[in-house]
Amino acid sequence: MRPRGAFSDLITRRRLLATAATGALWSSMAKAEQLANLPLPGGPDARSITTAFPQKGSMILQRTRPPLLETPFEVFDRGTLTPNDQFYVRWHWADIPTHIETDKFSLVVRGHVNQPLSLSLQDILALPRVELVAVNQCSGNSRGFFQPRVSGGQWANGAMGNALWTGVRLKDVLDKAGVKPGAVQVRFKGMEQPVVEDGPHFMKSLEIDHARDGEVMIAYAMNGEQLPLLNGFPLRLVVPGWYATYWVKMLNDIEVLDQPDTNYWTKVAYTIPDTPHASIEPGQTNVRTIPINRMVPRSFVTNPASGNTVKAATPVTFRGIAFGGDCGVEKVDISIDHGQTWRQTQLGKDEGKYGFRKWETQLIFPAQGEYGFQVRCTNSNGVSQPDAPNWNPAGFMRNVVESIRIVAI
Ligand SMILES: Nc1nc2c(c(=O)[nH]1)N[C@H]1C(S)=C(S)[C@@H](COP(=O)(O)O)O[C@H]1N2
Ligand SMILES: [Mo]
Repeated sequence: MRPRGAFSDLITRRRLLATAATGALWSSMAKAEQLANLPLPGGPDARSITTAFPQKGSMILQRTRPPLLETPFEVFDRGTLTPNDQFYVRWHWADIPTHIETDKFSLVVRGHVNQPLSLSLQDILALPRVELVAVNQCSGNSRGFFQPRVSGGQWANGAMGNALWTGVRLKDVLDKAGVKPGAVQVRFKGMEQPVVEDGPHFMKSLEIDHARDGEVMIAYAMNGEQLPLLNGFPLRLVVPGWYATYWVKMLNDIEVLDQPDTNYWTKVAYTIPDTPHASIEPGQTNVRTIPINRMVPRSFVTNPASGNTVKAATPVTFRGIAFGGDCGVEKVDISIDHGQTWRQTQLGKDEGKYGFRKWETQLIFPAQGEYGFQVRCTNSNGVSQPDAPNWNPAGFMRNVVESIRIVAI
């Protein structure tokens, strides 16, 4: 672990960032160098790989303006922490600052508080430092697999990532400002601008008790480095166990509210049916909706890949990652007989309940032929992944038991 204070380079590395970001961001983005095989039901089967975005390596290009970049799935086989240069990217508006004057930057805390604040990065770095490993997952991760298909970013499974986040407690910042009695929510705003007149600025709100739970964090570093620009440099909110829509990037404005937030991004967008698994029948109407909130358990095979060939009657190792959602992983089970029987895998080191957990198992395919290999996570609240996919018109919260195809020869 780095010594305390190592992030003071945040305030001196502005020029480097500015050079990396300016120009490259919007000019040559769609330079497709190769294609990724990423079949979605009904197509497309291939996506462009891009390396044209600042501070990013090979990424699957979903959209250029605003940038939507997906992590190539093989990255998840390399370790539990997702490298910054291949961590997925999602923005709602394209007018994103391409460099930040770090010595002029301030985080404003205002609204229903005793003492409005304007904090410099140095002020933030002076607060007690906290660290946490947590999964950041888009509500629409895996949306491309919804059937019937739904509109929105056509992600496969790479709109998620796991990182070590370093920063300060949101609670400490709110305490410094002194929240007044009667506060109900806290609203967070990012620095980017809407690209259409009267477009709603990106903002999200949390209940006051959630905001002050001591876990919600204002992060200034990711995996021991400053945040990549596209992942929210210089500050972003980290809301462990909750979908990434709440993890506001380029955070520079915090407003304590004495009335529930009615802004578009909290009240209208990012709502889910208030039903089990947020699932409804396609076409179903008059469904009560609520804001999306806690994540649910998921697990994936990272090796071998679907369609791979293995030897029958010989031990084969399978491995992957799982996460519990809003709590830790209790167990990860696998099945090769369409879910009739399940067996438990060995779990890797627990790096924190909100993070990815490795699983691994050895098994023997008794005979030659084609098999479905299924993987299912049960979290420490006793919640398991469902056998059938959920459906809702926004394509949110997919967490069906994953299945890959294996050919034993
Ligand atoms: N300022 C700002 N923060 C934001 C968003 C945004 O559009 N603007 N999108 C949110 C959504 S929906 C997601 S999925 C995550 C993506 O985080 P990442 O780009 O670091 O992976 O950022 C969240 N924070
Ligand atoms: Mo998202």
